[in-house]
Amino acid sequence: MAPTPTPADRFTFGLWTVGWQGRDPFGDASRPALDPVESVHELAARGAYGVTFHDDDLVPFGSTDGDRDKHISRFKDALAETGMQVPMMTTNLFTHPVFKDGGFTSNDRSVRRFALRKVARNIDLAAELGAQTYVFWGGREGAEYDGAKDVRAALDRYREGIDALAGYVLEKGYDMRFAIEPKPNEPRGDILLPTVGHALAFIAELEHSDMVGLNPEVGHEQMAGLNFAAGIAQALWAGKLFHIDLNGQRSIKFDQDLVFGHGDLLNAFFLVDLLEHAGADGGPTYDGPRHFDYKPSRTEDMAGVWDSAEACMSTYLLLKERTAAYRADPEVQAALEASGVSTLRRPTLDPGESLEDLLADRSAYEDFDAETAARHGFGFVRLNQLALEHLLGAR
Ligand code: 3MF
Ligand code: MG
Ligand code: MG
Repeated sequence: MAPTPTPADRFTFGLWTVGWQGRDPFGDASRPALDPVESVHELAARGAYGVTFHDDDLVPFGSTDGDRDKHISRFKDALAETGMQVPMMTTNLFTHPVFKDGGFTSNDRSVRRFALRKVARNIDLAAELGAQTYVFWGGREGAEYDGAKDVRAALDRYREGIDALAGYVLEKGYDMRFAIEPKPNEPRGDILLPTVGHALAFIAELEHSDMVGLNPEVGHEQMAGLNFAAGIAQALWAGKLFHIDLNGQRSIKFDQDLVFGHGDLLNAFFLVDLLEHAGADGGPTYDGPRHFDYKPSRTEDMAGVWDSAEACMSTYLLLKERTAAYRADPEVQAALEASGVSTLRRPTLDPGESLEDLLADRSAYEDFDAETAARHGFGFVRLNQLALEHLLGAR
């Protein structure tokens, strides 16, 4: 039996996820438009904690100020009626053709100025709705042709944009942090800040780098052939895991946005283990929302949309149960011990020991028997099989 989600689990969904109509490069919409107010009610009824959205998900691009106010006010009513929260908001700088060469990094300066204004306006709304994380996914910040974009200048403009907006948040006194979402490609041939690692390096160059972190997405790293759980571990290690986009992806191909766990399930198991238990050893933890950024497959009708939203949450909760059982299993603990996993926490040098001391330690080198040390196995396969057996419910 799949566990039942409650708001205490802090599951959130983008309005654009359940609201996706199934339009793709080869086919028209396969589902009707969904009213954001309905999404709030349907998700609340299923135990979600909140929703997130791009400005244009709630207020269609080009709306008059009067219409904008109406959309916001009925949405606020839905939040009040359901108790749903808005912990994260973001900007659409990719749908309208004006952004075809990017927002912050378009070669057209007037577009860059328009993009900054569009973000600043939505940051004001985010502050009003209590969103503490503001996400930047630069889907159109990139190019198809190497000669078409001066990447160094584009990174200057990207930094200029984030620095200016971070300054704006600080000046306004908003309780808000920024989270950059890396993605290697799609819709552009190549996107700037393609992976967690590139984004971390970029953040280090920012004026207000302390208030800027990451919003990594499962499928985005996997599209680049990278290990998502390992990327999340490095983001945590750097103190930069500000938010997360959970979904499923099967290998290096177009962005599938499958239900969480419907891709690399074993990696999802270790991801949930990390998100839920990273603090067990005193390491940095993630306590933000468990946010789903997936797309209900184009084959589904509206009942299938809500089934897929439930599937995301129950998969997470099942993995949470399975990882807890894995951790509590004495056989797993013994295997972890035998594999030396926990002894990696022990510093390589003794307290107070200098490199000079190490150079003087004959047992570390002159008398070290590399042949003997090379002989023992690490038992990682057995450890992985134990994880698999827990994942499959065989233990
Ligand atoms: C695209 C995405 C985006 C971002 C969103 C900000 C449309 O692959 O993942 O969703 O997540 O723009 O959160
Ligand atoms: Mg995505
Ligand atoms: Mg995303």
